[in-house]
Amino acid sequence: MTPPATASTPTRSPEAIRAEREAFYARIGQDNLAPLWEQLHNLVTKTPTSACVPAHWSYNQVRAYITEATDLITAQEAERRVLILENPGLRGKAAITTSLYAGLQCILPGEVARAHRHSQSALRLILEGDGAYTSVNGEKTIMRRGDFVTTPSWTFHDHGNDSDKPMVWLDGLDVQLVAALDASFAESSNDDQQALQRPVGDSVLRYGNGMAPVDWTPAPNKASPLFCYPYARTRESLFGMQAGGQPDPCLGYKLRYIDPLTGGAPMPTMGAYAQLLPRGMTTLPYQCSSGTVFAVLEGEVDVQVNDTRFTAVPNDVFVIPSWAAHTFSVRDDAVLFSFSDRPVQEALALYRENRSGRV
Ligand code: GTQ
Repeated sequence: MTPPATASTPTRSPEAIRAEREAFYARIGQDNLAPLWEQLHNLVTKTPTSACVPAHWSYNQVRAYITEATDLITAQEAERRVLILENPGLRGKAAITTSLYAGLQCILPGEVARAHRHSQSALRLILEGDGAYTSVNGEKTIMRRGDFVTTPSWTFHDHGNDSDKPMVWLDGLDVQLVAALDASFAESSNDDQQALQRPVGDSVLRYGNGMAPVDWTPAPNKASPLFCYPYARTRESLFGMQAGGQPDPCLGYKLRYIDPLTGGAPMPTMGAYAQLLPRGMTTLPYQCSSGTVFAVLEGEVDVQVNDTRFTAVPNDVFVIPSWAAHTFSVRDDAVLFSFSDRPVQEALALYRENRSGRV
């Protein structure tokens, strides 16, 4: 409380008080101190106030730039030939949301993206091409459009293309999350392509049929031993589910990819999802505290996010920031893939969502 003014403490003008405080802040600033009361309400906000904004990348448009990039640099030279999808509100940070990175990676027939490993977990959603591969931890996975493939933290991975067409996929990594924790480590392999220890498709056979090796226990890296989720199976579930009940009014028919051994997310830092929005559906407004990256696998949707509106068609990518209310209006049966940091927020008891249809 301000002490009452007396003859010895004359009333000071607001300007004088401000100047005195600023002088104090400047003085304590030299000793690496700052007044909380000047910024408390910016730090502890009533709801998320993300610098991340809604954004949409048309595949058609980006695909032309990808072709230019393939003329400019080889996958060998680039190590990973990727165009980063930079959120317009976070330019220069290689971020699509505050916590996540996304990019479009291209590998031409005959090219190799050499083996390395890093603390960052990566996921891929195959958008174009058929038959290129990713090898993870000594096992090769042949990739087709719509397949979801994981590269858990600290697993060696290299990519190659033995097919006769370019292959393009969406990369999602927890780069910003790992950077926020100052926990990034990386190393190259001595070999461009890692030695294979198991036949192609082994993990799907061992872990992808509702079974597991009898003595299996979860691995210390907390990642699913299944690292390829073929789209044919995802699609069968999504479309087949329609016979069993009505879609969720906000989410349609939405499934999450799981580690089949634990029921948790395929990797501890990123959740991945696939949803079918039936033709003609307009979803009710939905918001959640995990900024989410979407890619369209099938159909066409009009997306309304706060005051932003755009139409997304197959292979387009778009991002919905944390707590941004959004709706989808569906023209053709639409299948959306998405990923977010939801498992992190859930593990830390931070995740919130609002499915009431009211925002
Ligand atoms: O494929 O290993 O988009 O290490 C960014 C960093 C892809 C990869 C990216 C990476 C990779």
